[in-house]
Amino acid sequence: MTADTSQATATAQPNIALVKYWGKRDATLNLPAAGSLSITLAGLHTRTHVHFDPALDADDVALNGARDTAQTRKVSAFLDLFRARARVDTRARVTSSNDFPTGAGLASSASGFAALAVAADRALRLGLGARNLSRLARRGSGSAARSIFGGFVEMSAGTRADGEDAFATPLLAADAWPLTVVVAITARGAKSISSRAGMEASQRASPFYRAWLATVPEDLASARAAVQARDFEQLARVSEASCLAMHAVMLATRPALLYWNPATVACIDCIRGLQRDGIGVFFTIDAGPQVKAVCLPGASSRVAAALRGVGGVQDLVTSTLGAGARVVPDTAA
Ligand code: 2P0
Repeated sequence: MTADTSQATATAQPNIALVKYWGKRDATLNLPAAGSLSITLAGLHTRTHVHFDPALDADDVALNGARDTAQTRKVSAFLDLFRARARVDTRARVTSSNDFPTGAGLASSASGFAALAVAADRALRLGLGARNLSRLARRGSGSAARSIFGGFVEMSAGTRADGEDAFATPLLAADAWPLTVVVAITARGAKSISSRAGMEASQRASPFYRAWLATVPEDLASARAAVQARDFEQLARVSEASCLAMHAVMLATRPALLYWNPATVACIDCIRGLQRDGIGVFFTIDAGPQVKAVCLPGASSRVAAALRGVGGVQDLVTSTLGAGARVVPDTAA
């Protein structure tokens, strides 16, 4: 291995869960307590360059141009998983940037760790393959396991203590059912409670947590069948139910986790109105105040126009479904 060649650039996109992940069965290996099902977006990107450089004494990590001790520690621990597989101790320079707001409920950790896994694998010439990269991306962030793949993706919780059966698999390609997502941005800036801290709190102190877990297998089966049959009505029903059940768990947590603001509720109301008018759209909301409207092909311009008129909506981001994490030429970094 030489310093000149031990580098690579990768790009990955965030994903949005339709059947939600909220809670872990093992915090050390970051194993989810239940499976989840997601769609990978096309229009929002993380781009990550990794250079394993023998001249470095420590990892140097710049995320969106800023260096942060806690983030560097997390990225270093993640890169250690790759260094162990490559049997090297070389430190790395990591530069990563998002073309969308970080930490605002748009799953920047998902695309971030998926891109980092793919770049580290290529830089160290490990050739691990997508399933192994999904397992490894999971160690950085549970949702990152899903961004390794494009289109419709299912994450398995697995049952093994070593987590080898906890990885994502692709269900359906992006172009096989070209849905569009309109994200209504209702607040800027990072959320006050991270997903990780929030799910830990819910697991410890929400009386609804066990009931929530019991809903997931049936919701997953229903969503998987809906995707396979391209049944939008069924996917809408199960996705909204899974989202609201997760938020019920959050709200029942003591002290309560309330990620919504008034504009979040106004967007739900707007989407319900569109549904009454026969428009193919449903909502989902993650651990933040943004509302993601999932639209049938052809419905997104009407949905965007309606959401733009909702008080408190600051911006809209529209995206089709996209590909999984992949290596891109270094020169474009
Ligand atoms: C999801 N979320 O399924 C759910 C819905 C947020 C709400 O996955 O602790 O950042 O790093 O595994 O992946 C966000 O959680 O959590 C998330 P960790 P992650 O998309």
